[in-house]
Amino acid sequence: MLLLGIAVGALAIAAVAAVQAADEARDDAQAATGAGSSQVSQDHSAHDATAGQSLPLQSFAGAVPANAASLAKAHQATDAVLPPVPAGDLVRVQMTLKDMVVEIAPGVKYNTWAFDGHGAPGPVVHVRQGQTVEMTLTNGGAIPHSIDFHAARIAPNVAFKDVAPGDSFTFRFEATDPGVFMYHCGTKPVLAHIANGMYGAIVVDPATPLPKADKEYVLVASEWYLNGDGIAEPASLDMAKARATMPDWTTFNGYANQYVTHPLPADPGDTVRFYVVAAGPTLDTNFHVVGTILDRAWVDQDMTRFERGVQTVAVPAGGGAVFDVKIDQPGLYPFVSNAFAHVDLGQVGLLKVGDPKGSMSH
Ligand SMILES: [Cu+2]
Repeated sequence: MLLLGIAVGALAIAAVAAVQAADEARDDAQAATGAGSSQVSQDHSAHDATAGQSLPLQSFAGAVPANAASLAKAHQATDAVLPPVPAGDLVRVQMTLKDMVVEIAPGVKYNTWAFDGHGAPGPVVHVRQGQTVEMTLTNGGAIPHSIDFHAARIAPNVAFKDVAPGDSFTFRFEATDPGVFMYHCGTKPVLAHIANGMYGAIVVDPATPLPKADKEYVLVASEWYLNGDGIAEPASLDMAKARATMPDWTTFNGYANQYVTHPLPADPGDTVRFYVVAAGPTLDTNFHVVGTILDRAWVDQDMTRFERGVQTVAVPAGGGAVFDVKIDQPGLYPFVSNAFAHVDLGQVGLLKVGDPKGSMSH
């Protein structure tokens, strides 16, 4: 027993020495490269500025100002309602990319590369199978960007090419495949561009319509990696934390817990349809609605068939799926990524069925 104690003690000393050595190595590396900041460089050629950084990384999870509750109430929640399909064979879509400060949790500000008039995510594009999308991207940002539609069958080097600051670029694709798809900036390093807010959803209705739904909501799941708490001044991307998949906040539609404070409404007996995209950049979303069962699940956005009576469906990063629930009993029904670390970081909302009494403990 005594020998064991000595052995454990020796191991502990070795571990401390290893951590100290790692710290010293990091300090040396930072001194050599000047890479004291973990913020990703705006310069494309220098995106490896965080190389040599070692663990531990600092978390700002849950850090909000004292008046967070009133800020959450005052926050205008992102409209989750699916917009209508425009008429005609050709649907013109215009997006302008813009560097802007966006609130991502109550009192937490972040320097995004996002979408003018929307922030992050970008606008929901809704078309019908067979329509042609004419996409015009205007780059109002400071560095090159691009746009990659997962719904398109098109040569990426042609359509998803980099657009220089100040330029516009237009390309067309036919929406041949129904489903709910991600779109995102595909400029390198893609991890940084998605982590900074350059993503959104496109819904392509099947030519043969899905069963009727009474309410249709679009949820884009994503996570944020912060180099500061974002309270006194906006945070920027911590590329080392993005590489390590150590998010500070996870969200639906860009803002932590926004549909807890501002629930999505439904009437008892409604069929409620969720179009869910996991934008990542890295995390999947394990979609589940507490207090019910997913009546229909179009998994991996395959619109030709649905599964019935499913509890939880994994939506992979870069993927999408469609879910129907029909709830008769009034109440507050949380929708979550059932990977609960992500609920803790803000990827949770409420479906408010009818006018329920009481509150929700989740
Ligand atoms: Cu970009």
